[in-house]
Amino acid sequence: MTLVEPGHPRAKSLKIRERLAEGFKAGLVVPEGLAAHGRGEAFDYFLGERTTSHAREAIRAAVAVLLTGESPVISVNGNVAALVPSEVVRLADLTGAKLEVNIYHRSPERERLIAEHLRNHGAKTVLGTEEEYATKIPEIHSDRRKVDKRGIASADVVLVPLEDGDRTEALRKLGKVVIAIDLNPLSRTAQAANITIVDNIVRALPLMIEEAKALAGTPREGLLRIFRRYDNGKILRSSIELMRRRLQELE
Ligand code: PTJ
Repeated sequence: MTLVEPGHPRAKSLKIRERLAEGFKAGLVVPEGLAAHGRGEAFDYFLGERTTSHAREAIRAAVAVLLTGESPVISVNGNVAALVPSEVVRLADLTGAKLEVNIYHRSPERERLIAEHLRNHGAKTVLGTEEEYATKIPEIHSDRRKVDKRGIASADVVLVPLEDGDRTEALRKLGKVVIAIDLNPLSRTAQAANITIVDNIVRALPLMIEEAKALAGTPREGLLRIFRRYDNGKILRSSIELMRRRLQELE
């Protein structure tokens, strides 16, 4: 393994890549996950590799919704497991959300490895790996249609980090509130979600944990008010506008 020099100008970004590469070698991440990360990096560059005020607003609304959910679920794929395993476990603990492994490039072995990785990082229960609880959402046209009856199938709020495709639209049609974390504000998932956090997951998750602590004890009505006042269209437009402006400045 080549070690990233701490003084390297791109050290932070290279460290994140390293985590993903390790996840790939451990069998958590698929090769396509490396490509997906590269796309994310490009958008992060446009954003200035920092959490914007728009992302902070989305984070607050997302945590408020997770806290009001009766059966919230955090969906975990290979990239998420490799990049932020402790953080997803902590966020699930603080919000009462369940963790479910749900992957696009499906293999029972990788599902098992991801679940085990989450348990090694403190998760008590991880859904999505036991055949007896498996069911299908026919509206989803990929392997992601296989979900857990105790998890995504019966959830009212679902956090779907790092994915693109038809799942968000399908989950919304089923009446669920969907939260996305996606550096690409133009992706289908970003556009279809109720709340889109346009930020790198490695920055967003620690902030969500802080927000969950800050909002703990807030009356339900107060949390619902945060969600009602939130406007995802405005947040997406502002994120795109910010990228456009930065590109112009960089010219
Ligand atoms: O583990 P699996 O089989 O479920 O596969 C996971 C991937 C990521 C390969 C799968 O979900 C996929 O193909 O995703 P897409 O369609 O490439 O979409 C991933 C989205 O996440 C893209 O819009 C990227 O810009 C975005 N993204 C990538 N890395 C990050 C990110 N967003 C936030 N933080 C990141 N670190």
